[in-house]
Amino acid sequence: MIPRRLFAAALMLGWTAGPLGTAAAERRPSVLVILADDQRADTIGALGNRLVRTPAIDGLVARGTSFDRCYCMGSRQGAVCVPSRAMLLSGRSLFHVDEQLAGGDTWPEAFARAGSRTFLVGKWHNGAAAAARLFAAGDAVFLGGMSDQWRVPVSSFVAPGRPARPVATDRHSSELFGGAAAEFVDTLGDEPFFAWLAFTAPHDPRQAPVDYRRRFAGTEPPPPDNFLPQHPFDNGELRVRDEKLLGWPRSAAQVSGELADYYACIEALDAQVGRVLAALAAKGRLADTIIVFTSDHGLALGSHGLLGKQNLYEHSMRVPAVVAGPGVPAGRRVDALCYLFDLMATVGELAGVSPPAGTEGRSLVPVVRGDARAGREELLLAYRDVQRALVTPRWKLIDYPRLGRRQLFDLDADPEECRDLWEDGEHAELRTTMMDGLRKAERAAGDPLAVGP
Ligand SMILES: [Ca+2]
Repeated sequence: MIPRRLFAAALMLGWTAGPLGTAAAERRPSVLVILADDQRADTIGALGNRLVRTPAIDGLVARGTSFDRCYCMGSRQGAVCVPSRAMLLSGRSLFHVDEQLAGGDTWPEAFARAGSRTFLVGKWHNGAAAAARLFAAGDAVFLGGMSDQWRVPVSSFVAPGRPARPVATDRHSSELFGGAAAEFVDTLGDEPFFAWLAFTAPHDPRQAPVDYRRRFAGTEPPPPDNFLPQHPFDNGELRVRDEKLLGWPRSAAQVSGELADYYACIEALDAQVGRVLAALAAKGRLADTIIVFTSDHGLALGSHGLLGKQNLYEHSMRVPAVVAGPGVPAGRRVDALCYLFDLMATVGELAGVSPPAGTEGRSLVPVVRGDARAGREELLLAYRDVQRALVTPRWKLIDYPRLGRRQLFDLDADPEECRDLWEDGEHAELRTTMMDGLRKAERAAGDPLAVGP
């Protein structure tokens, strides 16, 4: 018999052994997807960032498996958020995804068919009609914008037959969405659920609650190691909205200020993650819930002289990707190559839910179970028709087809992508192999650049 207080503490820590674990094993695991907006992979304390404090996400890292090389596949438009979310929800790859999710099958619908109660709160960005369809069987849906984190233009609508609930609009978006998710958890009984919690942080405007921002006053983080005042050449998208947030050239002090705002937003978001996890623990549902923490893509924020996500460097395409819960080893980091949308195939398999029709996501359960070779052999990354990249475990080629310009990076030796080896005579054979691989990957993905519109 475990003393009551100790048992409660064990629940808070997510230990699943004991009476609850036995009961939980008989239920279909539930899923909570926590999606940050524009959060770089290198912004988690437990994964090596010493400047940002993320105790709640660190707890997930300790309880789960972290995918260190998980990438957004890219975008055919400046708003990378849009296709990234559509790929995640449908499991379809970039050149096959319907960005408005107007038709086709999706993960929330697959979970609903399997008997899970579904719930959505936060940033959507794929058309309100799709939200209503994907979560038709679910609970209240609150959609928030991001033009001002303190004045979230909440358009709340509710599945047919359910009463509308008023939503306050004077709270910070992260608090509003975290609170709504915690309220949803409070209504849970024993039923399996699929919950989608999508913050609009740390996307700009990077308006952190003042207490969080104050912590960085006078101790602004230094600019990243690959900081540059401006990008060394025109990458085909230097004047997009994200890049206009600062003038050119950017100073180290400007970037430090942006980073302080960004980290403060992440710390405030982390507090809301902790709030939702505490609500799950209080309900006794932490043990049977698979929790995913990730982001729709990364951000440049001073790296390579860029600010936005409209480029194919590691900082902009890699995402934090942590999966914790039943069936997932604790405290592991894996470097298998994977796409962000592979995470959904993974939690689907862990939860025993058949994937939606047409999914191209590859389950990473073999990786989770210890087969490090079970990731993808290579990844194709794309941005509009101006950038393409091929990523292998060691090498990365970025192609700027409009410019006839290419970059080659050795990610083992140079993870910050500071030393372009394209002109290096030693790598003639590798250049050919990588270019052939890129063209082949483009054709396989149905890229209009390779196969025509
Ligand atoms: Ca985003």
